[in-house]
Amino acid sequence: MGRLVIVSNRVTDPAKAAQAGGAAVAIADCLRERQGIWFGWSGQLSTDEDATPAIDVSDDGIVRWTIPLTKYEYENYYLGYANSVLWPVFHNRVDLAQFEAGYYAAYSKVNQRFAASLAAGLAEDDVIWVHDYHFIPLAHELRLLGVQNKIGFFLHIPFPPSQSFLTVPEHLQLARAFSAYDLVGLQATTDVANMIDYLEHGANGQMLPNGTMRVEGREFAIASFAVGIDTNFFKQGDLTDRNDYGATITRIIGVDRLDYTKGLPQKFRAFGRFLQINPDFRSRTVLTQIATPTRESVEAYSDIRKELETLSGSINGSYGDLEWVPIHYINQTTSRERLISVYRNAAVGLVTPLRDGMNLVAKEYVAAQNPRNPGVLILSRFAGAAEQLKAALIINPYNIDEIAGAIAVAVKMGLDERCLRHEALMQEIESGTAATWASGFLSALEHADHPPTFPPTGGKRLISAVSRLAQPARHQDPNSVIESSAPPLVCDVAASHRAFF
Ligand code: GDG
Repeated sequence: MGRLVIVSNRVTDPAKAAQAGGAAVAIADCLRERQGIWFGWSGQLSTDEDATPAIDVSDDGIVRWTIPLTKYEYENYYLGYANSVLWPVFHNRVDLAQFEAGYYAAYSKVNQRFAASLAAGLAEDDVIWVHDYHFIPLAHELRLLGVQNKIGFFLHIPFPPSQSFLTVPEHLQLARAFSAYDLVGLQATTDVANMIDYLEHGANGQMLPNGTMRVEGREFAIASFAVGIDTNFFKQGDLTDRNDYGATITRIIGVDRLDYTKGLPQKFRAFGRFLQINPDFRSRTVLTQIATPTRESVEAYSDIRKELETLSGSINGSYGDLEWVPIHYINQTTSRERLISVYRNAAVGLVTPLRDGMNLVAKEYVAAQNPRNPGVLILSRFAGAAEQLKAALIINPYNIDEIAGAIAVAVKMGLDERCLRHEALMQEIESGTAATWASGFLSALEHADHPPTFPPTGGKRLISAVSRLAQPARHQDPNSVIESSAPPLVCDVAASHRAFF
């Protein structure tokens, strides 16, 4: 295998990857494991539209090729198409998508520019691994430039149900773009089912007998590869029992980017409900929520911030007293090392996304626990991690009473049950780490063998695909939050107990 070239929107100092989000954390973990090149945006803005890549080497020995964006590109490609169209739609929040004219053109142009810049530095046997929704068209652009290398794509966020994806005006261009890869990796089996459903019924795709998908005359593989964590990192350090905050306080921890997909208002409300119906836990239970600010210039993000400030103020005002503030709400980034003890000193990890590709925090919380006195993970069924972490208390984040009930079960859970659940969770987490995720994907990419048929055959098939849009989808996504005609999902904590034991 030649050099590994990883492409992602934001290339960062691996030590500061957390600020750029979970995808950067996973990539940095992967690049620490194997030598490679990291190509993408430097995080800087420049007026130079033709900047050549800057090359440097990080303290960990990772070679980085980075280029700046222009202000226009940042506003229309990054904040615009990537984060105000694709992010909300892929998370099933079509109501928040802003389908503005000009966003897609900027997105395409940045992909063309980055492809040209990357192609100039590639060797024949380099393997290219593109990450996330910012760069879906990158392989298509590289193919048009004659690049024949193996190119894989991994989507860190969920793939939505077909009905949601069809709302994107450019969905057919995106379908064609996916087909330019040799392998498309998704987080969970639900995402694979959603993508296949969409491609078959919304983009005239065909599932071939060998299990690959054909779209626009090009064949490619689709599979799920659940992202894992560097478990050894979170297991390190002092394992003494929770004593940081005094034995009298039971701490519940939440660590999330301040994002409307993370179910933060639901989490605050559920904690308030828990205090309301469990007065004996008042004065001795604290929810610590670390909510790292992100994409603050997108309106939906400033809205969620205001909502959380109001909610935490109201709950603290209603239940707090001179000695006790129930919600400890922090809008700052904490160091990765400090996070280990923050997780370890919390009796409950509360993870409530309304939709999430995987959710690394759930895995990090479990890995950081003292196995002799572990805390309890409460996890949304709509996080990709719920496919693996079945020994958590699985909740529906839309059901405030159910989360409040799970908190009550978690804070009262005996040592034997906590140890049993923790052991089962650790088995899952240790069998799928960041390293095994990367090697699993790269090995599948190496074996994906589909003859390149570029340049693509043209627009005819796109037009015939449009005529098929009225056909009903064959499969319904069981996790669909909108457009679902299925009866509401029933999930209660007692059922989760029964399922586990
Ligand atoms: C995307 C997908 C998928 C957060 N605050 C701090 C901090 N973090 C770190 C966490 C964790 C990462 O950021 C967040 O990862 P998540 O997976 O929870 O969420 P996203 O950022 O939305 O990530 C997600 C992921 O990509 C990977 O594929 O799981 O579904 O949305 O590692 O620890 N780290 C530090 N200080 C903080 O304040 N050091």
